[in-house]
Amino acid sequence: MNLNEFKETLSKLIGSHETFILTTHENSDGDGVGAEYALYLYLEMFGKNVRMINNEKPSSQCEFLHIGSKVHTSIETLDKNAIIIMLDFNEINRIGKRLIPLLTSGNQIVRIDHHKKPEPISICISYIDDTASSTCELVFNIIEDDLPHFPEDVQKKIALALYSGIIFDTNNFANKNVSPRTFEVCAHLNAYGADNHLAYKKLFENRKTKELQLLGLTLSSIEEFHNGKVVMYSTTQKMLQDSGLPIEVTEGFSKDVKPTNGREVVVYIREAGKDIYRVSLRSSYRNVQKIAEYFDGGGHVLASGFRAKMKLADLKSKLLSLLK
Ligand SMILES: [Mn+2]
Repeated sequence: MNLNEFKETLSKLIGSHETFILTTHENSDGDGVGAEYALYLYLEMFGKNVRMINNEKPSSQCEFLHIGSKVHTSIETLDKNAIIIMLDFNEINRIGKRLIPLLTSGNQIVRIDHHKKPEPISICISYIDDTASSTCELVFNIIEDDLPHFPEDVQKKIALALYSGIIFDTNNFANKNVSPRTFEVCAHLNAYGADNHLAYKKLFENRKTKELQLLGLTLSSIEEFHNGKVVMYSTTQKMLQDSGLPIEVTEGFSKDVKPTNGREVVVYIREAGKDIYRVSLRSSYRNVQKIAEYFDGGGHVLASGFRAKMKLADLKSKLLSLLK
């Protein structure tokens, strides 16, 4: 659906329905959570009954948006007339196992996303633009015309949420997914009061000393393969236990080694439990999405991830043969 058709359909749904449930992918990130909170505030302005339900509470990185207490982590009751809005993901499984019934219950689904290859979903209207920097940029397109009519404090909260999501997904405007429209949207958000410095500090400069120590241990594990074209590094359960930190703090560690200076593919492996690994793949030009898909994961062409339940040695050797 194009933007205008989508806006028209959404506004009809808002006119005819009272309850809206917002959700994003598991291991929610700044973009998913920012988009969720902006739409939450938007729908509240229409007097709607709105709930956010995610697989888990937002990470500590997003604490500055003050939405932790508003995010539920279980479905409880599901009104069959509730509209379910899925943000920043395009396939049902990505919501996390426990919450799948939310998307298969027969309720009307609304999908807003910027990832490639959307899964066909029944009873679903979609606004998908894989050229957009982020889901937050798309949410701004949807609500842009209404925003001037909202009270200033609401404008400001929405602006900060959307701006945060955009800088999260663009790595503060450094990624290739930035377009003139991204800057245009951010100019508006800044004018609405989004504090760019605050959002940057909270999202990118928020590490505690213990986290830096864990990062140091993680980085010291870097190994080179295939003549240095592939590098791998990992955070083990032992490192986590010694640091006393939860695995969530390592969420951003995959961005600390860049695919540059001859490194074609960067593989970051996190040990989540016995023989259970979360793997993040990044490249500057090779299609790592294909490799993630081989392990039933997904993401973007140049940045993807998957989970694997196998011995670490087997995981590494499979990856290295796929990355030949
Ligand atoms: Mn996103």
